[in-house]
Amino acid sequence: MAEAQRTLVLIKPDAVQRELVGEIVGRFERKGLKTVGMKMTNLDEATLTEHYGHLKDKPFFGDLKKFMMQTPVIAMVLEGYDIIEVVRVIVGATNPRKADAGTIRSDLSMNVPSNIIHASDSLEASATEIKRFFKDDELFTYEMLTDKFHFGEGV
Ligand code: DAT
Ligand code: MG
Repeated sequence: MAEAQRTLVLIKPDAVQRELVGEIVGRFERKGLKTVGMKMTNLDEATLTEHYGHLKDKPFFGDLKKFMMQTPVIAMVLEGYDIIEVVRVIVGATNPRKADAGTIRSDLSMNVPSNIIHASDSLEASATEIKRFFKDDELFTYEMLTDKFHFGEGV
């Protein structure tokens, strides 16, 4: 059977301001993803420069960092099988106007950078990103009654 894996999600300032946090967390809960870390935190410029390092040469880099510092964000670590792919599918494409209907970005947003949510794009990135935003004692391993549904035998 596959090993459960973890991914890092950030609920961005536009979602916090638009009071969409519950809607987003609810979608992950209903899917059957286990929350193993969750907190509200202010992001600083150094953290964002690192986090969005792959975009440092883009003209929108400065505005992206400012946007991410407008309000606190909600940082989450989610656990499940094929977690990177599952969460990226639920989140949808970067441009919300091109994202598949039913995804968080398509259903709830219309623009970048205010596309509601960040999710790690690979297991390698998730390992780095989880460490970036969470200390070891802020992450939890626990059993839920629903584990038999979400982590049972099967594909
Ligand atoms: P994703 O968030 O889907 O992983 P990414 O890593 O390429 O996408 O970019 C990170 C964020 O940067 C993205 O969620 C929104 C912002 N962004 C991307 N392209 C942009 C653009 N052309 N103009 C403004 N912001 C952009
Ligand atoms: Mg990305």
